[in-house]
Order: sequence, then C-alpha cells, then structure tokens
Amino acid sequence: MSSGAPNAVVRRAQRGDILLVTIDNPPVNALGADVRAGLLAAIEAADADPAVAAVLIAGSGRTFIGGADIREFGKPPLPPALPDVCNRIEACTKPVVAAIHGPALGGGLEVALAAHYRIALPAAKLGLPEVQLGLLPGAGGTQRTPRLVGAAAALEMMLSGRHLGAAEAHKLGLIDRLASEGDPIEAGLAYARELLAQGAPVRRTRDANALQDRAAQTAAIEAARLETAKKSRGLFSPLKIVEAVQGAVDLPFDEGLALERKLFLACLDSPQRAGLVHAFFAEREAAKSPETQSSQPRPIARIGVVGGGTMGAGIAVSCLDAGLPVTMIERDDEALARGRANVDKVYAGLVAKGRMTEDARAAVMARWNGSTAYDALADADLVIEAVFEDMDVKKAVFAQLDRVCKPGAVLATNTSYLDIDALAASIARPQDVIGLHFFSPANIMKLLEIVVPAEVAPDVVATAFALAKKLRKTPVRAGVCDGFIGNRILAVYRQAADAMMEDGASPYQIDKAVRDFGFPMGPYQMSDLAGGDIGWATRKRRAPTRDPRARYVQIADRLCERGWFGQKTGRGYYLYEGGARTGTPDPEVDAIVDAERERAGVTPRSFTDEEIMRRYMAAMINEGARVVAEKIALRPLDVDVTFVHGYGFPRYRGGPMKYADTVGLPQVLADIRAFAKEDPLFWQPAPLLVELVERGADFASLNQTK
Ligand code: 3H9
Repeated sequence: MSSGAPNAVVRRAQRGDILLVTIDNPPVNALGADVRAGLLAAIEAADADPAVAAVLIAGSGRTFIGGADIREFGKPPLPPALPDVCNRIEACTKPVVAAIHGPALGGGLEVALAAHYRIALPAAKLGLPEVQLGLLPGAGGTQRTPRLVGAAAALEMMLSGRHLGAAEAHKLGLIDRLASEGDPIEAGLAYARELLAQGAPVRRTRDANALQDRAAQTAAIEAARLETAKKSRGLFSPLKIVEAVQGAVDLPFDEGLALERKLFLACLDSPQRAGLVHAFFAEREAAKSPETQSSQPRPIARIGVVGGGTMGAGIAVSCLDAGLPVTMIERDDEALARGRANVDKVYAGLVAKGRMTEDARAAVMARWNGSTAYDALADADLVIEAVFEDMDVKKAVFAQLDRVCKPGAVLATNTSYLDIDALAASIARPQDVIGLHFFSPANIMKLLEIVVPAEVAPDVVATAFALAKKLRKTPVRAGVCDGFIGNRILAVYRQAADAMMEDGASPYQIDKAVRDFGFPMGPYQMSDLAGGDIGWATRKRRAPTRDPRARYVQIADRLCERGWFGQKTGRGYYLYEGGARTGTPDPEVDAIVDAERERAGVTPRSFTDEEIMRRYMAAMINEGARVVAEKIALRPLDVDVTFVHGYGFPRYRGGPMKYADTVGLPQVLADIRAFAKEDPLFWQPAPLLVELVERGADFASLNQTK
C-alpha cells in the first residue's frame, strides 16, 4: 500500500473545513499495516490541503481502535511503524481531534494521545493493556501518558492494564471533553468546529507538563518499582514499563521515545510475549466450538442448581452475579438453609469489605429461591446438578429432573470425573444432558469445562457456551473420559511428582520448584487446599482398574489414613497451626515419606529443581498429547486454556503445550525416553508426540489459530 493514497480501511471525507478520517478495519479497528499507512497518508494530505483546517479521527463499528494488530507481533515488521505514525499525527500543523466512542486500547489510545484534543462518549474505554501481552506501550504511550496525567496515574494504568471509563479518564485529564450519548462523529465534528471557532492552537502532548514536580514523580516511580518487583514476580515487561516512565521524567521527549522503543523491542522478543499472545488468541479460539458455529443456543433466563454445598453455592453465586435468577434444591430444610447461608456469606463478605452495599446484596439475594421439592424447577431453562460425586446419587437427581423439567430444559452435571454418557443414558432425554465442570471456588475461577457426551444435541452445547459467556467464564470444550481434560492430565503429573517424592525429593522441594516455575502453588499445597480426601476417594475408585504393574506411591494414602486431609483438618503435607492458611513443613511428614521409601525399597537420591520441572512438565505434556489425540481436547490450545485458567499454569508461558513447543518437542521426547529407562510403563511416549517429532512439526500446527 503506498502511503500517499486513501485506502479501504481508512476512509477520508471532507466535512466543511474538517477532514474526517474514519478507521474501518473490523472487528476491532486494529492498527495493521494498511491502517497505519492510511492514517499517515490522511495526515499528510490534511497538512498539504489548504481546504482542511482541522482533522477528526474516528473509528467505525463499536470500537475506536483496539490497539496494534496483535497478529503482526513476531513477524517481520511492515512499515510505517506505529510510533512514526503517532509522531506524524502529533506534528500535524492543523488541530487533530480524536472522537472516542468505544475501546481505545494500547496503540489505539496512543493514537488518541498523539492527537491534539480528545472527546469521549459514555461507552469509551481507555486503557494501555500491553502488559497483559508481555509488552509495554510502544508508540509513545510511556512518554505521553505521564506528561498528561503524571507518573503515578500513568504507571497505574500501564501496570494494571485496566480499562478506564470516560468519566474517570476525563477526571484524570486523559481526555478533554465528555460528550453525551449520540453520534460520535457529530459530537467530534461539533467539538472540532468549536475549537476552530476559538482559534484553539495545535496542542502537542509531548509539551504537556504534568511531570513538572520531579520529586513527586520520582517518588511515584520508586513506589511502583518496589511494588512491581514484589507483585509481578517472574514477569519481564512490568519493570521495563517502570524504566520507560523513569525515562519520561529524566529525558527529553525524543530520547524518552528512543528508550521506549528499545525496551519495547526487548519485550517483543521475549518468550513471555509469545506465551501471553498465545494465551490471548487461545482463549478466544477455545470459546468457539463446532456446535457454536452450527447452532443457536436455547434461551436461558432461569437457572436451577441442585445442591447447596461449596460447589452448588459457588455456581449459584456465579449465576446470580450474572443477573440470573436461581432456584436451589436441597434435600431438607436444614440443608437448604445451609445452602442459602453459603451463598449469602459470599455477599456478606463483600459488604464487610465495603465492596458491595447492603441494598445491592438484598437485590441479589432476592433473585435466589430455594426449595426442597424438585417441582420448583418446572420452569428452569437450565439446571446444574452439584451433588455428591457418586454415580447413583447423581442418577437419582437426574431421574427427578427428567420427571419435573420442561421439555428442552438443559440438564447439566458438575461432575469432575464421572461418566456423563452413562448418566445421560439413564434418563429419557439424553440429548439434553451435558457436563459443566466448574472449578472451586466456582464464583471466582474462570475455567468452565464444557463436557460433551455422545448423545447431546448441538444446540445444548451452544447453550453451554452462551452460559459461559454470560457468567464471564472461559469455556473449553472437553470430551468424556475419566477426569476430562484437566483432572485427567493432573492425575498423571501428580503421579510423576509422587514418584519423585518417593525417589528422594521432598514434597516441599517439589512445591518450591513448581512455584519457581511460575505456578502460584505446588501440587502438595494444592492437594492440602482442595482436601486430600477427594484424591483419596478417586484413588480408591480407580484401584480395581489400576494396572497391577504400575508403580503406586502410597504416601498420600498414609496421610489420609491419619485423617490429614490438608487445611481443613489443620494438617496434610503441611501443618496449619491455629487455622493458618499458609502451611509449614512437617517433620512427621518427612518421617512418613522416609518410611514409605524404605517400605518400597527405594534408596533416596537428590533431585535438582530443574530435573523436577523436566519430569513434571514432560508428564503433563505427554498426557496432554494423548488427550488431544483422543479428541478429548479439540486442539492443543484447549489444553493450554484449561491449565492457565483452572490449574494456575503461568499465563506468560502460554500453557503446557505452548511451553512444549518453546522447549522443542524433540527435547521433550528425549526426556521421556530417558525417564522411561527407570519406569517404561509410566513413561510411554504418546504416539502423537512421536509423530510430530518425526514430521518435524509442533503442537501449534494443530491449533489452526491465526
Ligand atoms: C499494542 O497496541 C502495542 C502498541 O502499544 C505498540 C505497537 C508498536 N489485534 O475480544 P473479542 C480480535 S498491543 C488483532 O472477542 P470483544 C480477536 O482475536 C495491543 N486482533 O471482542 C477476535 O478475533 P476472532 C493492545 C484483535 O468485543 C476479535 O478481534 N490492545 C485485536 O469482546 C474480537 O475480539 C489490546 O490488548 C488486536 N489488537 O472485545 C486489546 N483485538 O473474531 C486487545 C481483538 O477472529 N483486545 N482482536 O476470534 C481486546 O481487549 C478486545 O478484543 C476488545 C474487544 C476490548 C477490543
């Protein structure tokens, strides 16, 4: 695209003496090469044309500009570069106005900041979310924002990545004018005319003076540096953001821009950027399934939840938060009162912290209904069963649902492991039965595994995805198997961890290695948090079908036999004295581990943290490959999204399958083959992994993402 001509994605229209420049690049007006060229050309044309007195930049559709085109990152750069485009906009000799009516994010806000005046409509959302992609604002954002709003506010925006509403942005000084609801272009034109009538000058953000009080700016930067070093452990770009803002305070504008460019390129090259961008696209791809493409969801206005325990209550809160009315079923009045209390306690906590008003709590609780009679679910559009994890108990619930629910109601089970095909086959309407696997606490955790049994109707699957969207969950489509995507893979890498524990690594060393890798907690802390009894029940259930040749580490059973289930019992792998939430290592556990090693005839050896992670990740990746090959996960990216959102996998590494690609599949396979020398049964390479290595391919090749 030559930079002299208008193009299809940047339209120009003369409105009196104002040149209206509209970006029309669906879906979000991202600043791809054509848009950049079009903007540059428009500004040059405006400068050269005596008939133009001012320029108005606007976005078509719902978005002003969603930022740089994320798909271009990691590819050879295409001119013109966005910083140059922004500088050219700022250098324009005629007033340039930006009319912001929707998201103006990242490079989108940077374009607006390069304009001389900004007007925003009520739906505007302004933010610099680059940090969430492992980047920093790289088109002048780190230099212009502090000059406009001061270092503290600029750092807060850039380090949190949060979106500011129009009113807040106005208060902060990020925009000059708030417009009321209406046509953004008309509002922008009126503002531009007003400016012209006043003889308003070209006003460049590079000359703005919010950084004058140097001592205050430096103090704000120091505070941010300390806070970031603590809070953003392991992350690359946040400290670079602080450094760039330091440059804004210390350096002349052009030198600050050069520093920003250098730091931006370092971020762009980092594996964290690749991991985070992968996660961004993966979660959007995962939210699509063959069924959402082919069918329309059924309407969902009323929700039923069977069971008011931890899961049932969490699910109810999640639905209530989304504005849906919920009817909860429990077996007797006492259990129902407990269920209601479990729900109410969440809101009471918010009120106590000042995050919710009493009135708002009352309004939410007014949407909650309870009953001990299933007939109360007669008009529910979707019912989620969250009772005890036992097939007979669940079948009994489903028999009741079959009896009372209206035709077409979606009947969902929140099982973590059980065979949903068998559950569906136990009633007369298997086409309406689906799995909705929430993660605890269900009102907080983002992941929702949508488990698709063989007989389910496609529009029921589409309805489950629509529900996930309403609940602001991150959905992943999973097939039926023991544990679906997440828990099935978890069971395998837990076995790898247990084997290392028996072979000589302490549970505390393993947890630390896993935390240092970027997980918020290690597998034994996680077990203590979830309750060791849950895994114990699963192991007992699986015992009859376990391969008798398979290694079975019994340490967890020894703890459970003592009633040490973790936090809730005051001890598990760790000690939780006086109700503490953070455990301390327990010498008695060390003694039990020693005794088990002896019983198993193992001579303990030492492990480096690196070896621990190699084994841990190899087990996760190998089982991930099986899950993909069996179509339990549609693509490797579905495994990645599951682990990032449900299992604390560090987002900046993209997910286990992305991580495997980063390490290189030949390396992962070589590790597995080396480990197989000790335990060939456990460390059998997944055929898909072998095949990909033989073809010289990677997991990304199976993702078909853009
Ligand atoms: C940056 O700007 C760097 C600069 O500082 C420096 C450069 C030198 N690019 O989320 P949705 C796609 S970094 C390409 O479902 P919504 C998305 O994949 C960037 N594609 O919609 C999806 O595609 P598909 C800083 C993008 O209405 C479709 O658009 N900006 C981009 O719920 C719809 O997306 C950001 O980080 C993009 N920038 O939300 C903002 N953005 O239909 C990232 C979206 O094929 N974007 N797509 O699946 C967002 O936060 C949301 O997309 C937005 C709309 C709020 C804009």
